[in-house]
Amino acid sequence: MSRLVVVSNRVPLPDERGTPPPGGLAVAVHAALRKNGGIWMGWSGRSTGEEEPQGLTTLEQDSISYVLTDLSQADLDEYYNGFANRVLWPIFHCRLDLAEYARQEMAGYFRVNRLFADRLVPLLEPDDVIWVHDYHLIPLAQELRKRGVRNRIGFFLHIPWPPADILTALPVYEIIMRGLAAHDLVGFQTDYDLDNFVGCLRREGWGDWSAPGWLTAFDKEVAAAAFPIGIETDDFARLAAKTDGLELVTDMQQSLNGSALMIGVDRLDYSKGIEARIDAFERYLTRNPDQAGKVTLLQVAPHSRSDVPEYLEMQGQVESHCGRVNGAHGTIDWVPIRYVNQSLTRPTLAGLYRLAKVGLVTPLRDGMNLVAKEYVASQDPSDPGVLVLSRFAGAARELDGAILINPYDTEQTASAIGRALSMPLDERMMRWRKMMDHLESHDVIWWCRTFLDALRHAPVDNGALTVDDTA
Ligand code: ADQ
Repeated sequence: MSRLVVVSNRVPLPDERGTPPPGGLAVAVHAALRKNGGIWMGWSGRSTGEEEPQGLTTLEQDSISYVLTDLSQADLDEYYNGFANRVLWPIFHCRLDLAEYARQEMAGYFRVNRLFADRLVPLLEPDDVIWVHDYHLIPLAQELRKRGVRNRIGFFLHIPWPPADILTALPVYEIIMRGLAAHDLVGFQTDYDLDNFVGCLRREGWGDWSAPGWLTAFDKEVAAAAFPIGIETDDFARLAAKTDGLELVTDMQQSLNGSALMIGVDRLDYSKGIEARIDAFERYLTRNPDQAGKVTLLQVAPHSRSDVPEYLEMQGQVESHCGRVNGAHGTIDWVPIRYVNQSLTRPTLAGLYRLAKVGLVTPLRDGMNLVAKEYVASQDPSDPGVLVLSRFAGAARELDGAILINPYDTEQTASAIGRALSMPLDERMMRWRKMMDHLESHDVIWWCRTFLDALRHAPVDNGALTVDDTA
């Protein structure tokens, strides 16, 4: 069987004993790499400052080579903090108002993709199957093709693909579309993302379906499908079932004084809709004054991308929303919202999910949202909590036992909170069972295997590739 070569912005390195870091994606991809041996390449996490990044660092473990490249500060500012996180991330999450387009940053993005291609080519063997991850590396396959690489290349997008009306606002729209079409297989989180991608091709006359699962785009063939990412379902269920002795969970339970817990867990990111969630909880409290002291929201939100100004700004906004609600509704012995920026271990997260009667997952837009799935997997089968889920999370396409809400509709979310808190046990069990059955059969190992099977069977048409050199 051919080797697997994975390329992603960051590489989750294993510890000395070869155990991958926690996180479904890292565990599943490590398992796939171990099977036939392979390479995982990406940025080392280090900056060389003003200096040009030199060679690669390679770590060998368990038939896997971890190949890491440093980046200069200019690379990081332009490729990572700049074009990837201030242009592609907001546009792909339909936030044109937050996109800060700068030509120099775009140039840096393509430069780093060329650097990755230059460094990867000498490591490749003819039968290797290459799997590229996410929006940081959309042009990589095209750069590899320009360097004569004819291996199978697949791409998986972890974030949403926006509709054509939004994406056309991106000045390098066509180059990004061509970059995606340079792969043999393109995977999205949901059928909505796939439809949006095909809509972009059709709108410009660049391509369309030629057979089920098979597109003609820019005069070449490319396979495309939805591969909804899963979690380590059994692991979460197991961790959540034995949280005895976990201090944080026990302390939390005791400190609730009998009030019902609702939980939100998100990277502090504007796409996650944290402010809208807090507003909806406030509306619920205003409408239901008798519930004062009877329900508490725990919002866990570790800081993320604090080098990007839009993120710093929203961190301040979330704090002020929490302060406002706690000031207006809190009492001496009850704080409605507990807001923490800590990173938690997986056993603690699983324990807190299980303790919570309601999981509030209300992003304004999200590729999938693993927290929604983790919350479901962590529930007590004999007394499960209720998931309140944004219809704009990819997870809403699968988790049909959740109460679906529109996060822009504060009234509706407030009503959903009330409904979730008072839902009878038989309805909770019925809704949870449906979702858990799905998560058990569609876990992250299933996702990884399904994508790689599709990639290994995707007919290769890289000879017909039209290379656009405008980047
Ligand atoms: P993210 O935007 O990072 O991922 P998400 O899918 O919710 O979002 O995953 C977050 C992960 O971080 C979860 O596994 C969660 O448990 C963990 N986490 C969050 N807060 C934590 C904390 N305080 N301590 C410890 N762990 C914490 C991107 C896309 C998503 C897509 C994933 C996977 O934006 O839409 O679901 O990739 O494809």
